[in-house]
Amino acid sequence: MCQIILTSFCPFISSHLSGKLSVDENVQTYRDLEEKYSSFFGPESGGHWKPKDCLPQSKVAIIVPYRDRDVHLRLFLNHMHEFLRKQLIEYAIYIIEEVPMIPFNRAILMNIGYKEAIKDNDWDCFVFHDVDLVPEDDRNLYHCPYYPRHMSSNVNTFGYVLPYKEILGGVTAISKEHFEKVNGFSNSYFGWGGEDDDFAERVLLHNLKIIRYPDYISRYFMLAHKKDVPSKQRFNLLESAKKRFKTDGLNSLQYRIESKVYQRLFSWILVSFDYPIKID
Ligand code: BGN
Repeated sequence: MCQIILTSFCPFISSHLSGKLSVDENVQTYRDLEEKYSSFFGPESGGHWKPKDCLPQSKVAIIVPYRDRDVHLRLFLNHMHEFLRKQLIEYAIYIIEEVPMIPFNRAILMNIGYKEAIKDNDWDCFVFHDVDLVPEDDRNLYHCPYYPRHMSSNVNTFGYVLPYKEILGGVTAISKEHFEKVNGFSNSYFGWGGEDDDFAERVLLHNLKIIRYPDYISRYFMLAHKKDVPSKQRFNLLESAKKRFKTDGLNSLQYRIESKVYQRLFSWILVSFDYPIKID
C-alpha cells in the first residue's frame, strides 16, 4: 500500500515571531554554543537548517565575509540561529574568511561565498551579511522579494537613521537571478569602503530598485569595534564603476580554497586570492 504524505508550505509570516528582540552580548565559547544548538544541527551540518513540519518558502544562504572578528562571530552565531529558525526558512550560514597577510576585500569574499554556496544547495536567495550587525526585530524577514532589499537601513551607530539614499552596505538580500544579472560584486575594492556603493550602482543600472522595510523593522545593533581606515582608491574606482560592471565581478572572479569545513554552526571556507602589488 502506498502512503501519501502531504506537507504544506510554512507560513510566510511565522507565528514564532515576537517583534523587538534584545541582543545578548555575553560572549560564549564555541563549545557552549555548539552544545546549545546541538538538537538543531548535526556535527557537520555547516549551519544548515530547515523546518521539519512544513515546506519552507525560501532557501536562503547567509554569506558572511570574515577576518579576525572572533568575538563578533560568536555573538552573531548565537543571535542569528535563534532568529533565523523562528522564521521557518531553509538557511545556512557561510563564513568566508581571508587568509591573514593579504589586503581585505569584502566584495571578493562575498562573490566567493556565492559561488561556493550554490555548489551545496539550490539557494534562491542570498543575504550578504556583515558579522558585526545583528537584527533587532524578527519581523525583518530574511527572504528575497522581487527587488534587492537593503536590510540594515537603521543601525544604532548611525542613530537609527539611513545615512544616504543609495547605501547598500551592511546587510543586503538579493535573489540568485538578480545577483547573476548584475555580475555580483566588483572584485577591485581592497580595503574599507566603496564596494557596496559600486554594487548599488550595478543594481540601479539594471533597472532594479533598492527597497527597504519600514524604519521600526530594519533596526540593527552594531557590535563594538574600532573604525577601519578607509581606502584611498575607492573614489577612482567608483568613478569607473559603470565601465567595469560587465567585466569585473562573478565572471572574472579567481580564488583558491585553502580549507573548507562543514562545522556544526557554520560552513567555514578559508580562501586566498591575488591582489595588486600597490594598493593606495
Ligand atoms: C560610505 C562608504 C560605504 C560604507 C558607508 C557606511 C565610501 C565611498 C566614498 C564615496 N562609501 O561612505 O562603503 O558602507 O559609508 O559606513 O566610502
